[in-house]
Parts: sequence; C-alpha cells; structure tokens
Amino acid sequence: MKTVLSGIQPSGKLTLGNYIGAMKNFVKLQNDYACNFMVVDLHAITVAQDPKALREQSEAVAALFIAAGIDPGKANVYMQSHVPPHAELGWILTTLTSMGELERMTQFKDKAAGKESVGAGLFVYPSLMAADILVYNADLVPVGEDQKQHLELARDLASRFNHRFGEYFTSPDPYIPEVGARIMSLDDASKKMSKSNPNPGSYIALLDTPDEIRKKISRATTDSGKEVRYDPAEKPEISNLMSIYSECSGKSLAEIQNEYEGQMYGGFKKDLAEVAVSVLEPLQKRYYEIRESGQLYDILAKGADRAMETASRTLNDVKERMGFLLPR
Ligand code: ATP
Ligand code: LTN
Repeated sequence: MKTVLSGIQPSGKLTLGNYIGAMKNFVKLQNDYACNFMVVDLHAITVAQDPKALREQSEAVAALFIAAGIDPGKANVYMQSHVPPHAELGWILTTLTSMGELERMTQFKDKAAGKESVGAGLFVYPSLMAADILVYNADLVPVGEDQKQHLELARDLASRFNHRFGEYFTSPDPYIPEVGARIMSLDDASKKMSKSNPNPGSYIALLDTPDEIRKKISRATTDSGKEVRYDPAEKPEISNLMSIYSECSGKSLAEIQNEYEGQMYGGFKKDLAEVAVSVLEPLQKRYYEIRESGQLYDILAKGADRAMETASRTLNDVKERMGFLLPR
C-alpha cells in the first residue's frame, strides 16, 4: 500500500480553505493509502503562539480531522511533537538544505515581509516539512496550491540524500485539488483565505455558526457586474465563490454557471451560504461530540505509536547511511 502524509498547523481557527484545499482529500485518500495526518505543532511555533491558545487550537484541529471524516481506525491521526523523529530528521535535512533554497520560498517571504525580527525557525521550516514527508517515505502529499514550492524542496532533498548516501527516499508527489486548490479571501480575492488573517470577515471558519456563515457570504466582495460566470482573471471574486459552491455541493463549475444564468448575485450568495452550512453543520455536530467524548487523547496516542514505528526505523536507516554511530 502506498503512503500519504499531510499536516495542518494549529495556528488559528481552521477555515473552509483548509477544508477544501486539504482535508477533503485526506478523507478521500484514507481508503486507498496508508495515511498519516498530523497536527503540526512544531511548525506552528515558527511564529509566536500563546501557550493556552496553542493547546486549545491543537485539540481543535485534531478533533476537526475526525469531524471532517477521517477515521482513526484507518488513518493515523497524531501530534507532530509526539513523534520525535520529525524534529531529528528535520535537523539532518536542514544541514542538506542551502540558504538560497530557503531564501526563495514565497511563504517565508510573505510571512517575513515588514517584520522587524523573524525567527530562524520560520526560515528553516521547509526542511522540517520535508522531514515530515520523507520520514514515512510518503508517495503522496495532499495540500493546497500554496505548498507546492515546499514540496519541490522535499523532492530535491530526497534526491540529494539518495545521491550522496545511496538510494533510499521516495520522491513524494503533491496531490492538489483541481478546483479549490487556492480558495481566496472573501474581502480580497487577490489573497488566499488564511486562518491567520486578522479580519474574521475574510474567512469562513469551520466552526462559524450558520448565521455567521450567512453574514460573511452576504458581505463577500463581488464585482459590479451581474453574471455568475467562472472567469478567474476578469471575475476573481465570483469565480472564488463558485469554486466554494462547487466544492461544497459536488456540482461542476459549468453546472453552477448554467443554474445561475441570468440571475443576480444576491440569490447565488444566499444559496451558496446554505450549501456551505449544509456541509459545516454536520461537521460541527461531530466536532462537539468528539470534544465531549474524551476519546481524543487516546486516538492521538494510538496514531503516534503507529507513526513512530515507521519514523524511528527511517531515522535509524538515515543515520546509519550518513555515518552516525548507532547505539549498541
Ligand atoms: P496560515 O494562514 O497560518 O499560514 P493556513 O490557513 O495557510 O495557515 P496551513 O496550516 O498552513 O493553513 O495549511 C493547511 C493546509 O490547508 C495546507 O495543505 C494548505 O495548502 C491548505 N490551505 C490553506 N489555505 C488554503 C486556501 N485558502 N485554499 C486552499 N487550500 C488551503
Ligand atoms: N507547511 C504546511 C503544513 C505542513 C505540511 C507538512 C503539509 C507541515 N508539514 C507535511 C504537508 C506535509 C502549511 O503551512 N500548510
């Protein structure tokens, strides 16, 4: 069976962008692959996190994985920090990564822009992400479009290691949705919907109430035209809303365009809100059930134990190949 790995940072409230770009595919892939889905807490601390908020958000992301439909009987669900080989292989891969490669990363440039001081962890973060993937020799990595560049580094590091120390790592492929790979902000269609955007009106959080969802969609920016037409270059706002509609309803963009031909934006937005609510309401119900069930820590412990088996084996192999003394 081939292996899948992905992670989501507990750096804020998960959004519909996270769900459409990544989590929906986690659920889809769990039936055919050996899956590992992590809450990447070691990544989240590359920007300052308040300890209380980090704790709450970590539990929330783990519970949302399960609420979204990940079955912990099929896939390993765990915290990145509970599997120490991630950090250790992360360090080893950092030593194989060049400064130039890290300097070219657009996520780093975006997150560092305008900051007086930036932590070194934010800079070396892509090497840790490569370790996350390579420590399981993952074949496939379901992510949104914004992670493509990081994944290319993981592929380069795999082949660099293989070249220097002998064929060992599998080259991981990205698994990116065709529609919804990059859901944009509701208030600015030139920026991706992001959980760390200070304006809550820019995103739909997975735990927003139905009324909040309706309000946010009704206030979403649109152009001054009236055609519900998919045209990301000319009509980025409406195209973004159509992508969300399509991903939440299962209808194709062409079907949606036909359905709303000759209609005003108001009706389209109203229907979109209901389509989004119909996906999120049952997810939220499951979420609160899981949080109340007290099973979360058990699930995380089992997931980490299973992940640890593969990860520690890889780390040993890597060290042996590089010339580390293994304890006898
Ligand atoms: P932050 O804003 O804190 O950087 P984020 O919202 O980008 O966080 P991540 O934890 O970095 O969230 O991403 C988790 C997964 O969700 C990644 O696979 C990422 O590509 C995907 N993702 C995030 N935002 C979007 C989006 N707007 N559209 C599609 N996929 C997204
Ligand atoms: N960098 C990713 C989160 C992430 C990840 C990973 C995704 C950390 N490790 C491994 C896929 C595979 C992000 O910011 N969205």
